[in-house]
Amino acid sequence: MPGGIDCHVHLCQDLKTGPLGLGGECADNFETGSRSAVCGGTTTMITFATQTRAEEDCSLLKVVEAYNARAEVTGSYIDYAFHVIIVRDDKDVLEAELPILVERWGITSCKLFMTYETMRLQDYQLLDVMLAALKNEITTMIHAENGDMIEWLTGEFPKKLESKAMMAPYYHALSRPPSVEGEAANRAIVLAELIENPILFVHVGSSASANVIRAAQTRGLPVFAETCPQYLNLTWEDLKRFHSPTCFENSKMVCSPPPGPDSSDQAALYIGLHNGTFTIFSSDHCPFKYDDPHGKMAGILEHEPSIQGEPCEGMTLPELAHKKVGSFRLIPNGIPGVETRLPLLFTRGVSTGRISPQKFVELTATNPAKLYGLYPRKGAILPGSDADLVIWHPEGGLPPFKLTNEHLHHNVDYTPYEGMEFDNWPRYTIARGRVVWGNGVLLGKPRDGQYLKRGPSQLGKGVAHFKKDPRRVASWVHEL
Ligand code: DUC
Ligand code: ZN
Ligand code: ZN
Repeated sequence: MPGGIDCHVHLCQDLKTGPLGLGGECADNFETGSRSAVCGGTTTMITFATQTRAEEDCSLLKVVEAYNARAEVTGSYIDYAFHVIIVRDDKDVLEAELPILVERWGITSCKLFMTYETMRLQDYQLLDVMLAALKNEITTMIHAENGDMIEWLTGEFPKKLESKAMMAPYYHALSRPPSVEGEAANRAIVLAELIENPILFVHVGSSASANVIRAAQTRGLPVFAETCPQYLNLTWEDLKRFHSPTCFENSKMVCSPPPGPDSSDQAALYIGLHNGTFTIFSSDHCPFKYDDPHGKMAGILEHEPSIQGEPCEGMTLPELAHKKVGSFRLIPNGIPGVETRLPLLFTRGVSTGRISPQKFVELTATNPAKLYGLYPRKGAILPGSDADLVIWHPEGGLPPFKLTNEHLHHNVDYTPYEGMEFDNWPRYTIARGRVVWGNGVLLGKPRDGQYLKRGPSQLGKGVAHFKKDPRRVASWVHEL
């Protein structure tokens, strides 16, 4: 198969605590993250250069330059490119810098948030940035969750989760029921349609969201979607697994949006993979260590009521985690998965017959390359393409085994998929013609990877007729 392309990976991302960030420290840098990727059959990744609301992050070009310097410190085992996360709508910056991002860096995609106080854009700001992106043929990626609903369900008054002391990790899911995602996805579609902007929903986790996306696609809109392994393999039950008022272990599963309540969402998402609702399948590898004050444990250590009260001095972090629930609000959001992405979908999707091998390639390599302007150099086995390949064991050639974190090559001290059974794993990963992973041995080097400048998306822009409906589309905006 063509080597995997994972277009949703967080590495060396400055997540900053406090008023400017999401909290937590990314456990993987370009070396460790790409090492993990290559051992799981991935040969290209796209990571995020992140603007913050700090004054020095006003310039997107400076954000990208600083981020690139982080990549160059270690180098990468595999080829890589950047998206940019935009958290403000400074008109002068958008106008002056987006064309340079495209021209100089080949960055042709940006991610926008509809939640998180420190990152979210209001509807009018989403429109501003989408329009600027559209003019520059930059694909808009949307994190669709209704931030107000989350805050309302979480906050103090009148008697929501926090004031009822429902703050253990499991309640993260209750603060984000699937309608939170469905509402935001619908709103983003309406906004994008207004100005005829193609959009891509990242990390879709619920049938509520998949359904509105499917309906928009059926109307001919250029709406694309991504789902991720956690939404096919975890549910609220996993967040409840160790649930007790004094257990923090479930923080290992905390990500946003959370996986669905039960396996019915998983079944709906598999149908979406099969019928084309989902264009791509990415990991959303967002690595935080568990036993680390800047990792998941920040959910306890930054929660003052947890570290006051009975004395905690002298306790190790794991001991603390057995005594305290912390607050889900302060748990860094995200889970690792760059190495397990392909083997999980192969084992649970291809081996079981839920999706065909052809669909697997489309979702994990060809469509990602086309969506993000890398095709046919990447995502294909063709004359002239880079010889990036992944070769699997023949059916039955690898005895089924239970995964443990020791199998993996990331810099994280756990995997959410601990104990799951796998019946295949990439036997060889070949990057630009060289075997870099073979029979369980890492053969590549951290500076093998090259930075990739990308072109505009090569996927369709939708059908023409919807443009003419003035009830939904303000075509005249483009004439101003
Ligand atoms: N969004 C992501 O894409 N990754 C982790 C956390 C988040 O909110
Ligand atoms: Zn997100
Ligand atoms: Zn992400």
